[in-house]
Amino acid sequence: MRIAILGGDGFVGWPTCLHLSAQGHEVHILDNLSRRWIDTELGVQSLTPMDSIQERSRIWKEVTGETIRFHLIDLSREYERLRQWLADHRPDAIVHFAEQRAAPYSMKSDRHKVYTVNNNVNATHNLLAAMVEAGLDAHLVHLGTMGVYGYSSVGAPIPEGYLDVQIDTPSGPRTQEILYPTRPGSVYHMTKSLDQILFQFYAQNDGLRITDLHQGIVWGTHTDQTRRHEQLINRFDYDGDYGTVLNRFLIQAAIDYPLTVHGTGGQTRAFIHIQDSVRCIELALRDAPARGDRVKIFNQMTETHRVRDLAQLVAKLTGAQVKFLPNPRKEADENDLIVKNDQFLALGLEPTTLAEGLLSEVVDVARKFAHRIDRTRVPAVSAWTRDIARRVERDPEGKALKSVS
Ligand code: USQ
Repeated sequence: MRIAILGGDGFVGWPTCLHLSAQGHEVHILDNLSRRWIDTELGVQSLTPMDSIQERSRIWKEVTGETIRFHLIDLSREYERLRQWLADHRPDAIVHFAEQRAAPYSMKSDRHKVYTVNNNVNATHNLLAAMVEAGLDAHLVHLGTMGVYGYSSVGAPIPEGYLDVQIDTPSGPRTQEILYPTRPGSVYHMTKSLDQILFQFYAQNDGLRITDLHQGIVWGTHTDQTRRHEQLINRFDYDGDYGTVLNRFLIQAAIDYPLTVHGTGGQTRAFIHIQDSVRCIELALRDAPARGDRVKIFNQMTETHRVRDLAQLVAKLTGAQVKFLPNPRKEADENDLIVKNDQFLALGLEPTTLAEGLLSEVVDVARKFAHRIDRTRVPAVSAWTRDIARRVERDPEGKALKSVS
């Protein structure tokens, strides 16, 4: 297939490009390189040294003989160029990663909120409008998030996107299928909730074939392809805005930095290893909905864990200390989470779970590049509200918090 990978320079985008190219697909990356600009804005860098996208692609060609093409396009701002590109290249499938993906970055200031909404919502809508205008019947696979469901401990397993509800009507109760109600916990997660409505409309109105992947927190750094050459290495974020929880704990352990648990660490979240993430995208691409079908939604996760349990697991493995800090986010202190992921299992996904070997591999990568870490950028400082910001400022060390173990 000819596949356009929007946002193919990012953390999940790059290994996905390699994975699909290795399977013989013709891969085109469309990217505005905004993730690299945000590094510059924040004054942080990927823990792993990353080459330019052109250089990475050159190495891939050297290693495999396969070509990955790069097109510098800003989806959110260059609608005409995007439409023309789609009309000229007519991809069979489109994988859409091209959104600002960090919740803390989206909550940093009003400017960051506005940027995240403008970028993410416009990118998605421009894409949908351009697909219709170009008369393209490509299968669109979008990387969404488990965070659209929220973390409210309803008690019932979270279904894959849709919920049957009973509505009282004058002629008696009727059952209707609705999108699972969204309860985003950040401006970033809110944009992915808005994406769902855009998809619903374009599938219903124009017959676009769309799959939305509600992905959990990705951990790990290497995939089979990024291991093939040191210059194919994936980006790896450790800072308080872009680093995600388990990878941050593993990096912190590698540099003897006490593990930064927010609040009681009672937050339960869904997780997936990066290797499974790219495999799920391959599986979703093979299982396209038909024209006129509703949006197909998968829960792209393999296990759930409580944050403090992960900290304890990493501490046991590495001897790291665990520190309970005031939570910069507005989120439930404790929640349960049960998630259905039957569709990917039925398609043949064999989950990679939190095995010691893979956890150690991440610590080893972090140790190798530890000299590139600025320890002052490890704490998460983006607060969700002004009140929380004042509280965190008063007690940055979390002295008021009782240690919970
Ligand atoms: N947390 C800590 N300590 C840390 C970092 C995070 O306790 O040092 C806690 C947070 O307070 C939160 C949980 O860990 O309760 C998860 O935080 P995270 O930064 O790992 O994940 P999140 O902000 O939810 O976002 C990440 C990705 C996002 C993706 C999402 C999937 O950045 O792109 O959509 O995971 S999910 O969480 O399932 O919505």
